[in-house]
Amino acid sequence: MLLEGSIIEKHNEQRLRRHNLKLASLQDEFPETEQIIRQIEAFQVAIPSWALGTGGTRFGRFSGGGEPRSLEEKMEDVGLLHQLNRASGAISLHIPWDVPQDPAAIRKLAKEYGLTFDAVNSNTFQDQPHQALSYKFGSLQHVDKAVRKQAIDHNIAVIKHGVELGSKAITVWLSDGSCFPGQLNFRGAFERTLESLQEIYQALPADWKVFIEYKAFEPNFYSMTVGDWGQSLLYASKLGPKAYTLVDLGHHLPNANIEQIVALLLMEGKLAGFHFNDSKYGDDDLTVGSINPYQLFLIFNELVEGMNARNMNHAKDLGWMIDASHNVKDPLEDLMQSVEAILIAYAQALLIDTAALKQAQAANDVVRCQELLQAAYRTDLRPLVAEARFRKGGALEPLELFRSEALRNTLIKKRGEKTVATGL
Ligand code: AOS
Ligand code: ZN
Ligand code: ZN
Ligand code: ZN
Repeated sequence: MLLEGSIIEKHNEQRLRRHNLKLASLQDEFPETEQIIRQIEAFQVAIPSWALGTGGTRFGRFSGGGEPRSLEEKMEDVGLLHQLNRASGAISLHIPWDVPQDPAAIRKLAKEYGLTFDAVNSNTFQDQPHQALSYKFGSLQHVDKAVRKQAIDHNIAVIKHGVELGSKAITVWLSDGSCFPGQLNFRGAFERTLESLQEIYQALPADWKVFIEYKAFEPNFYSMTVGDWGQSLLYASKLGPKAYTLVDLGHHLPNANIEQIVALLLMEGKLAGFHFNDSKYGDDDLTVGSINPYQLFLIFNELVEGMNARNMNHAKDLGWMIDASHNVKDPLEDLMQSVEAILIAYAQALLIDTAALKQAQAANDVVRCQELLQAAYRTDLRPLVAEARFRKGGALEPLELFRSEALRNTLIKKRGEKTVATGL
């Protein structure tokens, strides 16, 4: 562990009086605070291994120093995050960027950091060195059966790596599609992709799931073979009960009503979970809640309402993952902000007076509906999130502690100034 527990204790002692005052005022106002704190305590958000290094754009990459150079160091980073916020107890790996050389040792390390392995991600959107066939014209959709087979085999290998670590799901994101009209027969591409996915599906262990991630555009700019939630749901429905649709918040056309998509996927029992991030234009992969925190809140409103209606366990029954990475922030600070934004939105959604909302909806009292939602959204619930963290031994203010203890410098000293994380 990079951080001694006593440092967190000291940090908390200095802030406890002020924190308790704010907490008491919320407790005084809302009888449900205790319940909300407990639900936040149970909630964990998986950290993607590729977000621990500074992301690049196609124009450049500005490394921040002390980036993790190996899977072990990525886990060390997530271990540190989790120690600070107690809500990042899972890591999502990407193969081939994170191939575990010694799975038993990796599992042991994860145990030391208190981490579990979330969904594993396959990669058929890049050609790897020494790869026999190219994915230039797609992978699971490819017109050449040999390319499809290579991509299928890769996905099956990824499942095997996941099994060794205790993951329970594979996320398949395909860059497959076309850049120009006429390049692809849509029906043919769909059918070939479905057949390929069926083979991957067959290789899933009994207790595994496959998450089909969709994306509106990029890197293909005319058509994507899994381009929206309808197409993903079509694949997932045809595949069977272990297949689900994964919603990455940045993968929609502008102004899409994501919360409605979420509500319907949940209703159909086909929502896999999320890649959380935020965006203004496209797949911007910005910090969660940095652009449109209200949308995030509205999504959580649908999640809480829909999961309760289906008697689902908020913490366990969906995949909660972050998929953000960019150029200008310290990746660990950025991830702390993202996790915090998710927990705040969740807490606010839990605060909504659902009984009153139902009544107002039934009475077509549109004004009251809006008032009820916004009353929750406009309540500052940060003390509840901090309290949940505190009760689990985390820091009242993780970001502040990260800075006051100069933890990035510790990482730079340990790993070097010019390290580059494996990944994008
Ligand atoms: C790509 O746009 C997707 O969001 C995927 O989830 C992708 O696998 C991930 O960003 C890692 O490359
Ligand atoms: Zn994603
Ligand atoms: Zn994306
Ligand atoms: Zn993204």
